[in-house]
Amino acid sequence: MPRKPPIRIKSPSDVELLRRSCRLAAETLLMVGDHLRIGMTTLEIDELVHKYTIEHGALPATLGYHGFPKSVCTSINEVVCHGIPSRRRLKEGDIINVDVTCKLDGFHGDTSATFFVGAVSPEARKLVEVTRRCLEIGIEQVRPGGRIGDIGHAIERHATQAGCSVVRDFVGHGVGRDFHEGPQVPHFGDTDRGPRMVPGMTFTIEPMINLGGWELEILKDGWTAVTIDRMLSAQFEHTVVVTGTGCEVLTERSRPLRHSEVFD
Ligand code: EYL
Ligand code: CO
Repeated sequence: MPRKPPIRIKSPSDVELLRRSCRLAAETLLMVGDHLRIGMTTLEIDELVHKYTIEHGALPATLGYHGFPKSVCTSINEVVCHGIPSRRRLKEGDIINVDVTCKLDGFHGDTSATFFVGAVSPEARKLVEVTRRCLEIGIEQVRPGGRIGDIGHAIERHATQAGCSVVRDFVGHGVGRDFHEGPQVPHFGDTDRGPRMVPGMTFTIEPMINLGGWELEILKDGWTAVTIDRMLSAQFEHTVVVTGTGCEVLTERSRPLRHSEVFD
């Protein structure tokens, strides 16, 4: 990916296509929540996502992206992001982020959530709640005339106040016909920095928040990012469009996510 990919402002008809793709990504995540079980493998999650995406006329955007081998990212506990689905089984107390990106009629939709596998520790629950709130607070900063830096500044303040740290090596990104467009959206940093938000700008906000330090390493598989201190990491992601008055969350869900937004 180029260091500064172009920012492409979307027309109303582009936004309508993005809306459809993002709605499918959101529905895919709801479907994953409905099927999550103690003892299932992350490969089974991959198969569910792959099948659902294809059945709805779309393609999983991660499959083959820079050589990524699977149709979804599944990141358990200390895995920050880009976990590769495998024969590993979910066990009670795990937290798992499932990151869905689909491509429908030429446009991408990108969303993720962290799920609870059965009952989790109080620390895990706190981290997930802080991370969910970080995404909400980031979305609250999106308005025409604001700056991209306002988003990360607000997220970092909330995470830090809660005693958590913000991952610096991965950022949100523009979304459209390309999986990754401009602007880059850091989840930390100074307010009043970065590009000015204008109506029709579309991008993800996807804070990765850690219970320990922010430093990562990449495992020898070349993909899996883990915390250096092996403490827990969580993430939530939405794709948004800047509107005339604020923003529209294109990947908003039609109901709560099972095993994440309702504790059962
Ligand atoms: C592929 C590319 C290194 C994804 C996202 C899969 C993984 C490791 C290079 C962003 C960037 C998903 O879903 C994403 N953001 O929300 N790369 C991604 N890969 C990959
Ligand atoms: Co994503």
